[in-house]
Amino acid sequence: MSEQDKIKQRLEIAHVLFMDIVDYSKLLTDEQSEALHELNQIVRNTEAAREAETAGKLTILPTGDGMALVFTGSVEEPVECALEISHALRAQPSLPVRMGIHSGPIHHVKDANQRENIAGVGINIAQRVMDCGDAGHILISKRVADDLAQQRRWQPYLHELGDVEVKHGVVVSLVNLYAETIGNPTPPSRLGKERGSVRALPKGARKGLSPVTRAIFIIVGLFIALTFAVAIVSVIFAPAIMRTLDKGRSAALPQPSATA
Ligand SMILES: Nc1nc2c(ncn2[C@@H]2O[C@H](COP(=O)(O)OP(=O)(O)OP(=O)(O)O)[C@@H](O)[C@H]2O)c(=O)[nH]1
Ligand SMILES: [Mg+2]
Repeated sequence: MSEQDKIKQRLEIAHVLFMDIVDYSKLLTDEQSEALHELNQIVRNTEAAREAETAGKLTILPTGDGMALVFTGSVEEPVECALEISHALRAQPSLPVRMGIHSGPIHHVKDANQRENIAGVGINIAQRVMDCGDAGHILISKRVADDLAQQRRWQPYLHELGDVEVKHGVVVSLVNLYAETIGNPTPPSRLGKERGSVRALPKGARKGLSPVTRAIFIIVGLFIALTFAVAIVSVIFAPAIMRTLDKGRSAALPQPSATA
């Protein structure tokens, strides 16, 4: 493997905006072409995509009826891009699109045509996050939300949805990104009921107990078990102990004289 290839194999963190046209396969063939063309135009016209592309920090991967935008600059870039797209889509109600954002490791691979492509957990999870949404949703992973929350500007946009089990039992923590005229404030329909490979988890179900809580439970459990053991031993052996004590006590007492 050449030095160049080794460098390409190194994991890097990317910020991925995944998007998909809702019910695309229900459209007629010419409608499908129009919808894809419109979406491409909207994406290409966003300032966030244009700036990142000019800086060489954006790779666009086509995914049939959508695309993955892989940003290698700031985590805010895919979010700003999603806001611009959401804003533009308001004028296009006939083009329903769901979006998902996640930051994670990616690596460079060659696709089936031996062209440069990108793969990795960063892309997989962004796709799973997106897949939980309906038309208009901009869902983001908790990891991205935590980073955004460091900036006061983003805080009003972030609305936690909780943990969701997606494909292969993977659990993702979702946050719905919306504001008055951006995104979709309605909770995603896939979260309310078990549908397909998406399952909402009750709060706290995933994380279980913290190590400290677990240690406290173990100590309290041992204490209760010890108290029970002492109580049981006392009940069983108390008569025998009392008899032994009585015998010892009477042996120690002075014996009454025969003449008294
Ligand atoms: N070329 C190509 N086509 C894809 C890819 N992924 C999906 N498709 C095609 O895109 C079409 C739409 O797929 P989906 O998004 O799963 O289906 P949909 O009808 O839009 O339904 P929802 O998105 O679930 O609302 C299907 O006909 C797929 O065959 C891809 O990576 N490349
Ligand atoms: Mg689709």
